[in-house]
Amino acid sequence: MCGIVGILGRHQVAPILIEALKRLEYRGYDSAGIATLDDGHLVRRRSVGKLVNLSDLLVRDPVRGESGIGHTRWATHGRPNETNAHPHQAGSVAVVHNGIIENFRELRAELEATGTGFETETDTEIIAQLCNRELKAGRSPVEAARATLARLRGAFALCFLFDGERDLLIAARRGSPLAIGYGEGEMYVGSDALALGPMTHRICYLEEGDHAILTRTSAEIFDADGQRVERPIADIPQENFHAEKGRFRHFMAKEIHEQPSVIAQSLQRYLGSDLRLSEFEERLDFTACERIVLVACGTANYACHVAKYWFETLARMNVEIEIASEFRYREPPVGPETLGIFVSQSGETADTLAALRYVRAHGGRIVSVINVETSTIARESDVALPILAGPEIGVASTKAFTCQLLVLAMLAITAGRQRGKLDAAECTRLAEALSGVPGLIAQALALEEDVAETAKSVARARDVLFLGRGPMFPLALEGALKLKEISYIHAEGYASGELKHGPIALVDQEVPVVVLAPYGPLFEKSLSNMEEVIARSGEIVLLSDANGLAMSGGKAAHTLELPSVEALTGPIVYAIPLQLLAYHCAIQKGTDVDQPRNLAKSVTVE
Ligand code: HGA
Repeated sequence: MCGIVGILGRHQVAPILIEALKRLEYRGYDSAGIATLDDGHLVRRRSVGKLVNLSDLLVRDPVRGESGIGHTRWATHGRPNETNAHPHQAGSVAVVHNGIIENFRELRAELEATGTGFETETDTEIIAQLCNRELKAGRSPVEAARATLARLRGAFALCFLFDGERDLLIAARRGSPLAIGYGEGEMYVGSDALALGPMTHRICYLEEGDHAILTRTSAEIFDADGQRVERPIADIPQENFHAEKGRFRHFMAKEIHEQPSVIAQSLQRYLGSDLRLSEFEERLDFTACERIVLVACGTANYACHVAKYWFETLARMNVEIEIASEFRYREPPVGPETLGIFVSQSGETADTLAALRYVRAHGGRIVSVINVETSTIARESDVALPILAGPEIGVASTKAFTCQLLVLAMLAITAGRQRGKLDAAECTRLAEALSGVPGLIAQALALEEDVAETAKSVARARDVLFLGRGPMFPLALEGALKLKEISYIHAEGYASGELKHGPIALVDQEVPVVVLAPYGPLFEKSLSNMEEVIARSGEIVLLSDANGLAMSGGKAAHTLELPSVEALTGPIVYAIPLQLLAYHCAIQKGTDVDQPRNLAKSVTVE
């Protein structure tokens, strides 16, 4: 959340800052702004709303300069208006910030007591004001920035630009990610490598507590103790930078349709031609743990709910699922017998990272399932398993969810094998089932026209219920979340059997009920729940296979026929029509699919 960028360049920097911010806009779009050194002097342009408003402003009111900083905001403190937009400036320093300064109230009171006036409602302004006070006291920019950093509590990534200092940027990281990019006689700072992709592939990540003093030709990095350190510079592969919509109207549509290929890519990496999961077997040991704790937020948390079914049935293991923001403060008992599995698309989710550190501090082992291989969560894990989904730009997670499910399924199979609950033949059968998933997803994608038709009716509703049993219950939760996120229709997911314990009171002809019920041992029970809804005039949207639809007796108002699946593949395949349903409802309602209101991706704040 919040994207920051800094450039010490050799060309006019404003358009390059805007290009970089475009690639960071998924992190926030409440406002955007840049500051540059025009003839050596700080100038700012800021605009409320999306980045396009800032680009339009720059056409009307351009700025010059070859050094600059930029920001795209997801507001935490202070309304999304122009005054609160970053960069914040006080005297001869401007700053962009991702994160929260937790002690800003006390610092603000301290400065106000000595006559400093504040312009904004943000926590960020305190950074600029503190730094300016140090500059006015005669400290150099580097000394002033260091003295400022020493006063701040909370999680943040920062970039400072100083009036009159054409060859200096100072960047700092405590809690929020920050990358340094090395160019030819140019130097860059960005919230992620993606932002810097068009400028350079040579990237180094600041570690926790680091700050960096940058000129066009040098980057001096200091650790939390102020010691000069070297951080490795990696050459990030070209494909990690591709973030174009191609022939699609939205990133979300592109990412939904990419699923057969990214799942195939992940299978190719992890599943050998002998159908063995050798890399998992070598790097993991499920015999050494008594208990698994699966920790994540949002959609990734629902992937964990599905995985619980798999670990229980395939490996007969005790599994707890935790919402990271609760787990981190609950002080749950954790010890060396605990294996923590942390799932995060960005690998930077602040709550998940804090939960990981809690488990590490209490002696547990750490496995992470992440999309960004260079992320903090990946770096702080004993074993990091990339899901290989490629950049996910749409704020509503789609391909990362199914790729997380695939990796979690492979983990559950590995656990079953290592713990002697699955024999070799059964493992091969399950691996074969997984290798069929790209084809099954392609079949599910072929339903798009039918889903779009169904969406015309669902999009009229104010409330929608999603029901599922077994591993389809978490899918019901995910289907409801996806619909809420991008179409703003209120939706709830329930275990089908829970309907009669309360939510059925909501059912009438205005409330569509989406039932996820592949044919199987529990199908008849789902049919009964469906009848209960129909008896109360509810409109059923039934997602099932040919057998299930044949048995349903044509009672559903809308049906979507999916390929037949088993318990291991079902949740991955049924995710597709749910994503498409949310997408087409959003299209019907004309909402902003890729950048839904109030949301942003890569949740680096609490
Ligand atoms: N607290 C700052 C930055 C917000 C942020 O990092 N969001 O993810 C603000 O509200 O502007």
